[in-house]
Formats: sequence, structure tokens, C-alpha cells
Amino acid sequence: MFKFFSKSKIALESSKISQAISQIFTHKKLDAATLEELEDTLLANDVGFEVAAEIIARLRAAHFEKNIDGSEIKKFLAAEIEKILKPCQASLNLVSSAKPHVVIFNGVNGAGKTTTIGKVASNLKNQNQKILIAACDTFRAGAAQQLEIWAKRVGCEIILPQKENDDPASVAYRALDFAKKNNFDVLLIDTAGRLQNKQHLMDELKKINAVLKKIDVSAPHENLLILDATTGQNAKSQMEIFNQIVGISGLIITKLDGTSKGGIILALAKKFNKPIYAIGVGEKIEDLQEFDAGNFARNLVGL
Ligand SMILES: Nc1nc2c(ncn2[C@@H]2O[C@H](COP(=O)(O)OP(=O)(O)OP(=O)(O)O)[C@@H](O)[C@H]2O)c(=O)[nH]1
Ligand SMILES: [Mg+2]
Repeated sequence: MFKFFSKSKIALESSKISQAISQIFTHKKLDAATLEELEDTLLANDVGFEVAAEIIARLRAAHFEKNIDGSEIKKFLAAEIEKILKPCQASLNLVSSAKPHVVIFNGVNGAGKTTTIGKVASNLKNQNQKILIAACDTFRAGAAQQLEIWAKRVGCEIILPQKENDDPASVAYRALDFAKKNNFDVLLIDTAGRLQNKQHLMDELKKINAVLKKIDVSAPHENLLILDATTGQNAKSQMEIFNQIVGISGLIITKLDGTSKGGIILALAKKFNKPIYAIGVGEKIEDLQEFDAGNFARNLVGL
């Protein structure tokens, strides 16, 4: 099992959602105009049309008294949001029979891939797993060094590029070969950030996947998409295209401690129904939590 140490540190600016909800329901009745205002608030917080409409419909169908107070509405909303998110709550099980368990971290520039690898590696190391990380971001100057610092901090081994602009797939190949021969439990592969609409860069991810299969047909065992929660609606296009290219097995959503509105998680859950394995709640090594739908829903509405 995968264990996380951080306590709840979600600091959603969506307290904006909760503030707005409080304001909406302090002085007003639950009439059509108020419901419309609530729908606008949900939309402004990245929840997306489908989910906003669904929540409003359920609220309408519940036939509350017109003068119900805000806290009752919040409880109802939290329960509805939890229902939407619950199917995506999942544990990342990296301690499996497949050895080494190979995990690729995909995502756009700055999403938090490298940092999340550090957090995950540290977590697994604490569970006495033998961890190898591969620096397959050979594109950005300094990327390998950044990962090397994490490897030192965690105390795990790393496979580095052999030359500047080395082929990422060849680094991945060497890493899996080394991991197999030296009996590693888990191989975590860092990749360069790339915009999902840059076809040649997306093809490079396919190549990494293909090369790993030459050594182990069951690899990679996870293709994770790391999503920055502050990117808003663009997250949907990232999910769609990365999924088409490599088949995303699950998500880790970062930066939920910052200015994120958080509502994007609802839109993603509804549209793609992929496991959400963890959330990033800060820059430090311990700032990773297992995703808990109920806890997240309560945070979102400010309970
Ligand atoms: N507040 C906060 N910052 C985060 C979190 N995760 C990552 N960061 C920060 O986001 C920035 C980018 O993180 P990286 O891990 O370098 O992102 P990356 O996806 O590897 O970036 P590229 O390799 O350039 O594509 C760094 O300053 C991290 O410290 C998080 O959960 N919360
Ligand atoms: Mg990186």
C-alpha cells in the first residue's frame, strides 16, 4: 500500500466557492434566481457546465424549504460532490508483483512531475522499497540535476542522460535494464514537460513506452498524468490528448494548496472517470496526500 504522511493542507481558493455559497444563502431564499447565482459560481470555479447543471438539478429536485439555511445547503452540496468524485478515489499501489513496477510521469511544463517523483520516491523509500528514478527529461537544461537533487534527498539511485539532448527513450531503456538486473522494486520515470498540441513531442512519449516494452511487455505499469490544478479548463484538453497518446492510467493533481479553484477536479471526474491517486499540497517532500473524495468535497464547499 501507498502511505502518505501529510495532514490535510488543501487551501483551496475555492473557499471562494464556499464564501460565495455563504453569501448566496445568507440573505436569500432558495428560489430560481438564487439557484442561477449558484450555478454561475460553480461555473466560475471550473466545475464545468455538465457538473454545474447536474448539481443544480439535484438541488432543485430535493425540494428544500425556500428559507433553508446556508449550512444545510453546504452539507447537501458536499454530499452531491462526493458522489461525483467517489468513483475516482483510488490508491496507487506500487508494491505489486510486477518487478520492477514501472511508472511514467507525464504532463505539461511545470505541472509538478519532478517534484511529485521526489515525493513518491521518498514515500516508497520509507516503505523499504528499492527505488530507481530515470531522468528522461533531456530537453530542459538543468532538469536532470533537479531530479538528482531529489534522488540525493530521498537516498535513491538515479539513471542520468549520457550526453546533452540524449534520447529520452534510450535513458528509459537503460534505466529499466539496470532496474531488472539489480532487482529494483519500482522505477519512476521523469519526462520533459510538453504541450499536448506539440505532436512530435507527444510522439516521443510513445517511443519511451515502446522501448520499455522491448524489455518487459507489461511495462509501463502506470502512465500517470500530473495536472496543475491552477490551469483550469485546459486540464481537460491535457487529459484528452495525453490519454490518446499513451493511455493515462491515473492522475495526480498538484498545487491544491495555492490559488487553485479546485472545481476542475469535478469536471475531470465526470468527463474521464480516471483514478485520482494523490494530490499535491505544497512544495515539500511530505506534501502529498491520498485523494479523499469526501474530504475534498467538504473543503470545496467550506465545511
Ligand atoms: N504549491 C505547490 N507547488 C508545487 C506543487 N508541486 C510542484 N510545485 C512547484 O511547481 C514548480 C514546478 O514543479 P516541477 O516539479 O519542476 O514541475 P515539472 O512538471 O517537473 O516541470 P518541467 O520539468 O519544467 O515540465 C516548482 O516550483 C515546484 O516546487 C504543489 O503541490 N504545490
Ligand atoms: Mg521536471
